[in-house]
Amino acid sequence: MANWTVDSAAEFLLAAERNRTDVEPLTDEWIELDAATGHLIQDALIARKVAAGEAVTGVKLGLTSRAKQERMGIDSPLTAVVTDAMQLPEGTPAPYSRLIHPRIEPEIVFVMARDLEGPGVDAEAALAAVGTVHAGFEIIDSRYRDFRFRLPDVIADNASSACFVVSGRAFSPAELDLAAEEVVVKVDGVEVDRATGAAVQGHPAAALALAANALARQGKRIPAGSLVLTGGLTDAVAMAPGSSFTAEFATLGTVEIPAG
Ligand code: 0L1
Ligand code: MG
Repeated sequence: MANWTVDSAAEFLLAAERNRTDVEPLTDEWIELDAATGHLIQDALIARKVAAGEAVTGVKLGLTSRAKQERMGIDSPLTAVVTDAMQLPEGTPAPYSRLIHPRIEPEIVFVMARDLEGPGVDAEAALAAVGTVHAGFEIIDSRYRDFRFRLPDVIADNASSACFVVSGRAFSPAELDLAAEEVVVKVDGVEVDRATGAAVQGHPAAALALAANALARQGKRIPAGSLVLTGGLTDAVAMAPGSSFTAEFATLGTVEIPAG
């Protein structure tokens, strides 16, 4: 498709998601596409979801793990949006019938007690605005074939968002050492990866601060009540129907996506 616009790119990515068809990256044709325009496409895509009845419930950080950043040749995460339609009730199998090539990653999730607005937010100020901390598991599903994309593409695609589960067990940030919080990822009961909270920017609160400051550059803030998915602690693990996936956090407890 020639002559891309923000709206045509948003429609293209939404159609790929709805029709469950993977597509080539926008930048294959739209070679001037930059990260700022990627965010405009992301905004247009989310506006369409909201117009269709979804409610924005928070933000996510993407590309937080070193493994992903090295693959992309970048050294900083990106921000994207989460909606109510993306949240799965605990104990729900992955909705494979509407996913292309899902992968799963464990995340520490914050629920904000207060608004957080950059610029100039540091990890301490960010953590002071957090109400509760939860174990989470995010299912990502790039609309791009074979997860092949450049940074502006993946920003436009809302950082490969698909769905996520958040544990109902809530912890106060004051009672946790989040940098040291360990998670073990298992597939069918067998460990495939492990990491600690330090894997996201050294501390999940530093990732939250980074998100607040990055969003400020777009004229946005993180409102009280928002969920914040602070980023994958390990590299993402490919999913397949018939397998169960667990993220066993040392303190925050276990979240599971049971076999479908
Ligand atoms: O949540 C994430 O880290 C996803 C970011 C987008 C890149 C990817 O699809 O791995
Ligand atoms: Mg993630």
